[in-house]
Amino acid sequence: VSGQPRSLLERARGVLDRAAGVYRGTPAGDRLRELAARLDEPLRVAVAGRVKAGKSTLLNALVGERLAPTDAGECTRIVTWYRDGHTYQVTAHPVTGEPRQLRFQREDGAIEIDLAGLAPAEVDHLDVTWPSQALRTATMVDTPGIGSLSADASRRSWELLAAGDEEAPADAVLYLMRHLHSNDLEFLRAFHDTEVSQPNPVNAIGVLSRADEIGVGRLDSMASARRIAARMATDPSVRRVVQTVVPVAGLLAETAATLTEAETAQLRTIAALPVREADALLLSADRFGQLLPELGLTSLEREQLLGRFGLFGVRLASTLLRRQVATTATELAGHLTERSGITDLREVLGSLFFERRDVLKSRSALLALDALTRTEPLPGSGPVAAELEEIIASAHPFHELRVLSAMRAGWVTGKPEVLADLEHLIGGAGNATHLRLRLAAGADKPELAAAAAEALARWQRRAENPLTNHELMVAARVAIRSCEGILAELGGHR
Ligand SMILES: Nc1nc2c(ncn2[C@@H]2O[C@H](COP(=O)(O)OP(=O)(O)OP(=O)(O)O)[C@@H](O)[C@H]2O)c(=O)[nH]1
Ligand SMILES: [Mg+2]
Repeated sequence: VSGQPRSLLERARGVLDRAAGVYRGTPAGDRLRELAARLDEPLRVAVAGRVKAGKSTLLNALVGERLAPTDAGECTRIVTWYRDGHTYQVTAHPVTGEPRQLRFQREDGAIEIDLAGLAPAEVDHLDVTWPSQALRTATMVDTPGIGSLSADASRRSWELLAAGDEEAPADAVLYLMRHLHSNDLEFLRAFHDTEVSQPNPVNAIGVLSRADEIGVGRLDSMASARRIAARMATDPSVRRVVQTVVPVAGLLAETAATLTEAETAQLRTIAALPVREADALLLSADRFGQLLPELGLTSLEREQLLGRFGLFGVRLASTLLRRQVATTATELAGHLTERSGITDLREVLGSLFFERRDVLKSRSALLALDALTRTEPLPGSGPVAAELEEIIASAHPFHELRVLSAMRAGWVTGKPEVLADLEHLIGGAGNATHLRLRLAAGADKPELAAAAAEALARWQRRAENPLTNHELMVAARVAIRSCEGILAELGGHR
């Protein structure tokens, strides 16, 4: 009756409501209420990857605080949720028994949690509530490394990422890879396989992590990392599992976000050295630890600088200070942030995850509901299942995601430029209209509308062409709907 078509989120809410009615009074009823509540919460982004890939460091960089423990410590072996809230609070959810609050303290900004006698294997996950603007955009989930020494920790990560029939706890995943390790690919495939029995890159972004180490700390390390990441991102086996690959030096980004005046002063000491002496000093970590005792930095300070910046970071920061590209701590932090690649990652996260958070959240909720109606059917769950199926089959954003996965799997074939056009139009490079139409960020309405109308005509021609193969034909119809949607949103500026 109403003129406005209901949004995907509203439809998801509606069917969850009806399901909650059917399952009222059963354990599934509670889960359904949680699923419905999740639709109003921030997107859940999990950080995954192998042991010591730099997951916790990157999470901290994205949040802008040193929350997650890095390096040693038992807590690195426990799945930990970081979410925005009014108070600072840590709750342990044991495998058996009631959740309990834990004591914690901050050591150099990092949270140190007292497990109160619980062994990591006894803890299903930790829940950290922390007032934070960044966490308002996304709840972040830190995971123990896949392939970690503790089989238990590894299994926890698996369960989280590859949730079988249970609700999928994360809506999107950042997958960190240090090198293209064959195990990485196996892991990714298995993760996606269990999900919808198709490889599905729609909710995963690859990060080439610890990117500064790629060029063994040389000042052009990030440029090498960018080239490698670009090559990885075009590799069909990588495209099958992640949308793109972004190189990031997480440590540099984390340190830049939390840089102190004292550290900047120490770096100035190095910057004041003649170039040649500084170069010789920074040739290796060993040399940096020992040479030039007259420099005025204790060995502990040197060790701490290395731990915070890495050799590349110390080189880069001291060079920026020497050349007076940056003079204050704030300026230095800005440059290091930019060079770390975290700004690019934020942009990619924005366009691929946050701008389509409603779709990703609805997708998680509907997949979970689908699993429930299949595994625990009740009298009365039939109509819910039917409605669910109708939503999944008719929602245009899901069509886009499906075509995107099919393209990434190599099932849609055509000329490269045609496929690139298609991939952009359906939101493969980001959800924003200008990205879909491959225009600059500043493009105005008439410009956008003209490009959308052209794209519409182009894809209508393709859809009508009898020589277009079946898969491309199906994709073309989706692209046409996407163009129509853009034009409708622009309000008929033709
Ligand atoms: N040079 C450099 N070192 C990094 C970077 N990111 C992390 N590290 C270092 O690598 C080590 C492991 O980092 P974490 O962030 O704890 O890695 P993780 O993947 O969370 O490790 P686990 O949870 O134990 O699997 C630490 O010593 C970090 O300082 C980076 O971008 N560059
Ligand atoms: Mg970790």
